[in-house]
Amino acid sequence: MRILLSLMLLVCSSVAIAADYKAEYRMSVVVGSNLPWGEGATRFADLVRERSDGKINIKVYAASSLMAGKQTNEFLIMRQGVSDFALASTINWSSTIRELNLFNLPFLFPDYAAVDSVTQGEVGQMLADGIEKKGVTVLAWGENGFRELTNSVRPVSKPEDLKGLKIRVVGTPIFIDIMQAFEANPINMNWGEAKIAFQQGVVDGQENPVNSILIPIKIWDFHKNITFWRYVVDPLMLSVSNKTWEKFSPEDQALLRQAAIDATNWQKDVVRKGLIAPDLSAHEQLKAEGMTVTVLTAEQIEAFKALTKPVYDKWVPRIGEELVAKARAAIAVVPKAEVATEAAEVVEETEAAAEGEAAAQ
Ligand code: X2X
Repeated sequence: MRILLSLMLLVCSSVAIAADYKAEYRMSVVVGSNLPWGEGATRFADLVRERSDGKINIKVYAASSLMAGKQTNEFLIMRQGVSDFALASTINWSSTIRELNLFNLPFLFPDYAAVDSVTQGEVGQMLADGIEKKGVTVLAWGENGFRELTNSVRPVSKPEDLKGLKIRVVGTPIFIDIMQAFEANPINMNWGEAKIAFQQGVVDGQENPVNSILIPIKIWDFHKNITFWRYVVDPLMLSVSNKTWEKFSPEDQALLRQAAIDATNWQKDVVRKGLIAPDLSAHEQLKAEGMTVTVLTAEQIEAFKALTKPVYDKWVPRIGEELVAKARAAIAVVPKAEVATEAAEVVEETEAAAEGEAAAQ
């Protein structure tokens, strides 16, 4: 009798848990599922399905389809429960969560080690705590990447080269301020319309990460010039709405967290490949596609950075002085191993070696 009773209790409690679970969860992604960013989301959904033996099913809605193309509304749809999960760019949420503009401060992050030091440390935790208070839990940090500049008009190595160029940016206010500081002509546009705009020459240029976006969309079909300047970085947040999160059992929460870490680690490796000296194969690929690749030296970056003082004056107080100071401290402790200048030197060396070889033949 006792055994029967405990059996019945067991059945009832698992039914109760199952009843709280959805047959299918939604996951939002701004870009297409064929891009490494979209693939990161699919990988997370697959890992969760496998590891939960099919109990937790997540369907990925790519290409901003849950917010009718308006990418800056993504945080809103998470809060409203339209989407349960997202692999979201800090840029797209930074108009709602102003602290995330930390990553949009021009030339603050010199290298990937600096990005990791911030996202994986106290600052990342502070940002996640702030987001949690607004209704969303960050499970792990992924990456879109450092955003590099491309255009169809001329190579850009100094601010005067960028002057007057029409540059497509995301509809997040700080990007207008940054491009205006460079005297470029920024134009807000959702990602969904951007490729057509490049094709039709509605804009002269844009800024996006190389492996995550530019290579998959074959940017060389529209723009022949790329400037590596690492002017802002775009981490991704694998996140879940608090309302959905609270309904999972502690075991499933642990499973979801681990799957988020595994999927974003994979995704970060993919988007960083060939962009860190001495492996600059991504640069080589762009050259092979006929692009003029300009890698800014530290001095050239200084010339751009000097112009962004008004951006810092306006945005640091909005982001929070303390948060920015903590981020600066986390960046300062990182050994300067792979700064853009080093990349520039390696490219120059490779070119010199190639020229030497060609001359010898
Ligand atoms: O719109 C962009 O440029 C993109 C795809 O990188 C973001 O969603 C931030």
